Amino acid sequence: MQISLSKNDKKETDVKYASFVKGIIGTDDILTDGVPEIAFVGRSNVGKSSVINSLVNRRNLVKVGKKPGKTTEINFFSINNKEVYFVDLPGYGYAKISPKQKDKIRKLILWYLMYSEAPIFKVVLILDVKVGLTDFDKEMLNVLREHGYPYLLVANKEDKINQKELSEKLRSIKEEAQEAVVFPYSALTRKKSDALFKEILGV
Ligand SMILES: Nc1nc2c(ncn2[C@@H]2O[C@H](COP(=O)(O)OP(=O)(O)OP(=O)(O)O)[C@@H](O)[C@H]2O)c(=O)[nH]1
Ligand SMILES: [Mg+2]
Repeated sequence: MQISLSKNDKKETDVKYASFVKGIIGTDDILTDGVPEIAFVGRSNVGKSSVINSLVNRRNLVKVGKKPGKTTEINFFSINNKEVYFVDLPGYGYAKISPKQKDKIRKLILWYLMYSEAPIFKVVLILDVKVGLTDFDKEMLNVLREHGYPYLLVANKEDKINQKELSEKLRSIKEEAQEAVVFPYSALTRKKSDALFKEILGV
C-alpha cells in the first residue's frame, strides 16, 4: 500500500484538507471503503489528539484535553479528500473511569486492530516520554508484532524534560520495547511535525 500525499516546494508532505468523518463503535462501512488508515493508539492523555493536530497543522481538528477518557469512539478524519484516514483511537487507562468502561475501551481497540480488517497502513503508538512503557503499551506492541503491522513508537512531550533526561528515557524505552527506533516528539512545539509525517509515511 502506498500513500502519496500531495507535494509542494516547501514540504514533502502537505495536508490541504482535513475533516472529521465519523466516530464508530463497531463494524461500519467506513472500514471497507478502501481508504488506507493511519491509526493513533496510546494511553489516555499521552497526546494522541494533539499529535494528529500537529501533523495536520490545525489546532482544533481533534479536541484536546477535554474530558479525558470520555472519548469512547474510534474517530475517523479524512486527509486530503480521503487520500488517507487518520484514526484517533480512544485513550486507554484513564484513572477516573470504571474498570468496566476501561475494559470496554481496551476491547474496542483490540477489535479494531485484530478483527475489523481495516486497511491499516501504519499504527502510531504514542507514549508519554516521562512515563515510558506501560503494561497497555506492551500489550499493544505484542498485538502489532503478532499481526505484522507496520508501526512507529512516538515518545511525546519531549518538551517537558531536558536533553540528558530525554536520552536516558529514550534509551530505557528502546531497551524495554526491544525497539531500535523511537521517535522523540513534542506536539506542543510541533518542531518536528514534518519529519514525523515523513517517518509515518515512510518517505
Ligand atoms: N507539554 C506537552 N503537553 C502536551 C503535548 N501533547 C499533548 N499535551 C497535553 O496533554 C494533554 C492531553 O492531550 P490530548 O491530545 O488530549 O491526549 P489524548 O491522548 O488524545 O487523550 P485522550 O483523548 O483522553 O485519550 C493536553 O492537556 C495537551 O495539551 C506535548 O507534546 N507537550
Ligand atoms: Mg484524544
